[in-house]
Amino acid sequence: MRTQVGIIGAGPSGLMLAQILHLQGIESVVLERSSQEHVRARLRAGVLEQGTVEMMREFGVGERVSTVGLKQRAIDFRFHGESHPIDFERECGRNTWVYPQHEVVTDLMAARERSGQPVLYEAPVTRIEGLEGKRPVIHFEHRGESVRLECDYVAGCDGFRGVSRSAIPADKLKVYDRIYPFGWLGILAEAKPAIEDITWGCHEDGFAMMSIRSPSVTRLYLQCEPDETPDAWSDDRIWSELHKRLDVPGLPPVNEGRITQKGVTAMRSFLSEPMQHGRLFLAGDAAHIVPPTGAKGLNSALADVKVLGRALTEHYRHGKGEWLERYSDICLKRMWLVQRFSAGLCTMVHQFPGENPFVRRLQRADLEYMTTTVPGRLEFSENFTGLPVAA
Ligand code: RFL
Repeated sequence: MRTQVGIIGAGPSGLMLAQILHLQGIESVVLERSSQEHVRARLRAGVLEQGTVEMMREFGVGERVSTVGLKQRAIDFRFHGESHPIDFERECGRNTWVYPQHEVVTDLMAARERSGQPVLYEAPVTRIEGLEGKRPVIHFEHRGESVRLECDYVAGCDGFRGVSRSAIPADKLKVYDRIYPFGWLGILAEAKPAIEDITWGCHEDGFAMMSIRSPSVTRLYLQCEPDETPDAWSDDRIWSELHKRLDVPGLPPVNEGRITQKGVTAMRSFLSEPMQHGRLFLAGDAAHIVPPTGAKGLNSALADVKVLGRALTEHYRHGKGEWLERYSDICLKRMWLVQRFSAGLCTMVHQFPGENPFVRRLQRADLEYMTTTVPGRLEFSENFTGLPVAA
């Protein structure tokens, strides 16, 4: 097989890159390890930055997010028994949208089908060779056979546990990694959200979050042990912790309902640089992971492929190579700011086991500064609704 761009992974970054390239008349083949049903059903991110929604519209996949997505204009930080909302629309004139990741993936899959170009599911990539030459080759398994895909460029959009990052020689890669001493218990409940704004409970017993998934479904999170099993949390324990960490006098309490899903997510900040080696370009979780506090994982993955799509377009349509050369630098500049925001917020709102009381008190002062001062609210709003993408 032969194509211009071989894309490994049919998650949001791989499928969005395929769509951008298709609109520019650039051929690609997407190779995905899992089945289409599995990829479509994965429940993950739920908050889209304004720039992500604008990007979906720009590349012809924004119709449903515009009609079904729920516009968010504020976050309510609750601490010390009080509510401290930040209205980011008022602070910086921008919004976020609640539109689950599986809907984004569904829209991108439909666009790929319309394009008539291939996605091969159940086609795990086993190795990549020739990255330093002109014709890299991707080796993958499909229907019991070993297949070779020759291409001009390889896009490693295969997530944190994919094969692309490990194709870069270890001595060419600098890795930054921080694992947090807590996780999130994610809960999906058939309950009308108590309020429409995203609500964060920064409580001395641990963080909690409540957000709307639909008018009748609430997404909730509780800080928990990083290696805990969800079964350690009975429904009664979940609701009692949610009430304790989120309810404040004068505002509607968390609405209870049937819990349909619960799972524990570990928290990590990870970044490997550079994001390119020879003819391989990493994008999304393949290059970086952020703790979910800032809701940046999916948004950052799409920001990367916007730059990569532009770089490949400049190369194929205009014969200009500078964008490809600068891909990693452009992405990393933004990504370090995203890492700073996500790690800073994660540190501000969680309880670290055994933390010095002085540091705990400083955390509250940080929360007070962020929610009650003009520069604090503006900085949060600009970062949460999304920094600009230089493409
Ligand atoms: P993905 O989505 O992991 O897709 C990678 C794809 O590559 C495939 N793959 C391979 N294919 C072929 N051959 C191989 N050898 C392969 N190895 C892997 C995989 O099967 C997969 O289909 O990466 P991508 O595209 O970079 O997208 C990143 C986002 O999915 C991720 O950042 C977010 O989901 C992170 N995230 C959140 N981000 C947000 O912006 N807001 C959130 O609220 C949020 N919540 C979450 C999250 C991630 C979670 N995870 C991963 C557990 C909540 C959870 C629970």
